[in-house]
Amino acid sequence: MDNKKTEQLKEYTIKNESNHGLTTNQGLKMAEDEFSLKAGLRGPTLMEDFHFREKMTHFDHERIPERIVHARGVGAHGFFQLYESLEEFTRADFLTDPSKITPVFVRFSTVQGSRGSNDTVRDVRGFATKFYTDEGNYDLVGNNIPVFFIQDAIKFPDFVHAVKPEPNTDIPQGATAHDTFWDFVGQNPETAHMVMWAMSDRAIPRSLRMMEGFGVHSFRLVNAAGRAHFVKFHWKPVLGVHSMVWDEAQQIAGKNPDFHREDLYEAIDKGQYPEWELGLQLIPEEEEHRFDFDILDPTKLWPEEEVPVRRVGKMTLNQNVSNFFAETEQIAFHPGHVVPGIDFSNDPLLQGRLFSYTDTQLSRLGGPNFHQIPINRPVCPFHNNQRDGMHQMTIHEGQTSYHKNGLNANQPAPVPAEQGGYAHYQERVDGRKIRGRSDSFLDFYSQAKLFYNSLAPYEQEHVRMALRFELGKCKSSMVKTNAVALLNQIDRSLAQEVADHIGAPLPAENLEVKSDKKSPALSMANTVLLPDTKKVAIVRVGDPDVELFAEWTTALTEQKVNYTIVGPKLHDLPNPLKVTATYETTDPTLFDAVLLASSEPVIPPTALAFIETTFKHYKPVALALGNPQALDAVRIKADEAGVYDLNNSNIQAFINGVAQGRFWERNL
Ligand code: HDE
Repeated sequence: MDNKKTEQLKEYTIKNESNHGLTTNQGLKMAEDEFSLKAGLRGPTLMEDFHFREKMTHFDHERIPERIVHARGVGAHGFFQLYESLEEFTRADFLTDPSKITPVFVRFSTVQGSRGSNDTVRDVRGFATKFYTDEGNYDLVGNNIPVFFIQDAIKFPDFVHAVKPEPNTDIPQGATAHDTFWDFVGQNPETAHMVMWAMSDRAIPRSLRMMEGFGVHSFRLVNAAGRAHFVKFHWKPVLGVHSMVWDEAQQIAGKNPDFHREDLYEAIDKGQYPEWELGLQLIPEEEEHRFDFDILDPTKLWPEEEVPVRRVGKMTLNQNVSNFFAETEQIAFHPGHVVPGIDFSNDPLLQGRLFSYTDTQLSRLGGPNFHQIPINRPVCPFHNNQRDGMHQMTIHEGQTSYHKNGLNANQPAPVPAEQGGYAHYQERVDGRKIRGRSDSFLDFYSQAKLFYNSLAPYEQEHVRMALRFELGKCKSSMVKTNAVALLNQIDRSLAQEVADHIGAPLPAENLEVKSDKKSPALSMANTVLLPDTKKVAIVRVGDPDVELFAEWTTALTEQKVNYTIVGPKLHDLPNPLKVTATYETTDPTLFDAVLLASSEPVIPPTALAFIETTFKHYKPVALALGNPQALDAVRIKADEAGVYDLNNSNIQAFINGVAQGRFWERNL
């Protein structure tokens, strides 16, 4: 269970032991911790109360600035293991030795909202992985969407100002459905492709465990002989890629704002460890210009049908954090944390990120020694001549702290590349100093169209609905008009429907990209369908048959489906009938499917609402009813897709439905 990193963290961990007396931070045992020192029991508190001052001062400074973006996150420990050596492409030790178990820490995040915002907002999700390799930390700081809104890092502050809550009102929280975001989109058409992704179901994931991850930029892999390939990194979830529907996401935001973080925590806690395969798309250095897009442009993906994803290893998250602040909040990622064999490309967005991440930690973590914070420490030794600074935790002995030195035999000395030292890829660069954009970055719409074309009809409908919602929330008609003009460059009928619903004019001229090219890999309709780790609510009305319950729950458990028995009151009956959640403490939106078991002639409205909501969100519903007429009050019919009558069919059909997840053919 433990790995090199979690072992290392133990050195810094204080167990919650009960036999310690309470002391001040100076180690002084204190006889009293409830009352401040006063002049008389009813008198004023005294300045000399050092215990009060120390305790209060520490408390006053408990918070650090939240991240400017990706403020709300959740993290977990795990490990990565390679399937087969990639020495043909890279000399990175953790990518060439399949016997190696590399510890990782992953932090998932939303982008727009503050630390206290809702988990299920429509937003991009951050997917940042720190590999604690034997050659130093390697950070793959990615998102769950493979492209980005802008092409040049100098626009990032503008983009973030536009997407964040508006500065005059600090509204809205965790949402892109407002004027400044859409104004930015309209004025900066390079956003078109990513906007289509952000309006798709990708931006409302069912679970963090069911999202893809993408490194976004083109990086380089370099092998021992110095040969390079451009590479794009992917994380492919073993459970497949699944999303919510928008109505459900909005309801969950109220019913359980911590839905995603709790889902991750519980899965790991139960031993249902989330897993992703690492995928690589590789393009040899010589083929840089072979494509109809520029591979340096971060608003472009490499269609998987053109450049296949090679699955090279697996990451498993198997340990929750023991202290959120110490681990998840203090972890500091940086795309510039690389190891030998991994190098950068000239993507101008990546180049800017290489500056920003260390810089931001200086104010967030309070100084230049944040690499010494336990969660950030490499598992290999680190030595150099950097000294002092705020929060220095190391006592460096000796007279010399400079290179080159003679007094300490020139230690610590640089390590030649042949012995594992990092040597930059020797790319030839030739050009004029210029502020500008390459012409090869100017096709903003082809891949936006490719993405939309590739979606299943129900996914396309969700994009249209999302745009109607988001732009319908905008107040400025100029903003709405520009946004529709942008959509008119992607898909005329999409622009038409949105224009019609938001009261904006449709441009006279149809400017849509003429292409019916598709990339099936972009549609979530083609993903893996498994029942594993899905959540079923068994709604219990009256006193149903104990044996049947046992049969159902055994079958669910055997197929790794989790279940909760819901009823009007919490029970203390022996399993399997024990009610552990009530209509007040839980909600149908929090489950992937519902099984309603009723022995009663009439089903109470609270239980009916459970199946109605589940049905409305296209999820499977199983019915085991003493009185089938009891359903007359609701619109659910036993012959609808994804509705299972357990009086006539067995539980397996329902479990297959749970694996399928949604029944889009329902006419709602
Ligand atoms: Fe980030 N980004 N970013 N970003 N980003 C940050 O660093 C930045 C970009 C991403 O869980 C900040 O430590 C610039 C793309 C993730 O701790 C900051 C640009 C991608 C996280 C920063 C980008 C990302 C961050 C804020 C444009 C996907 C959360 C706090 C050039 C490939 C990491 C921090 C975590 C966080 C800057 C664009 C992913 C300010 C300047 C593209 C997952 O440094």
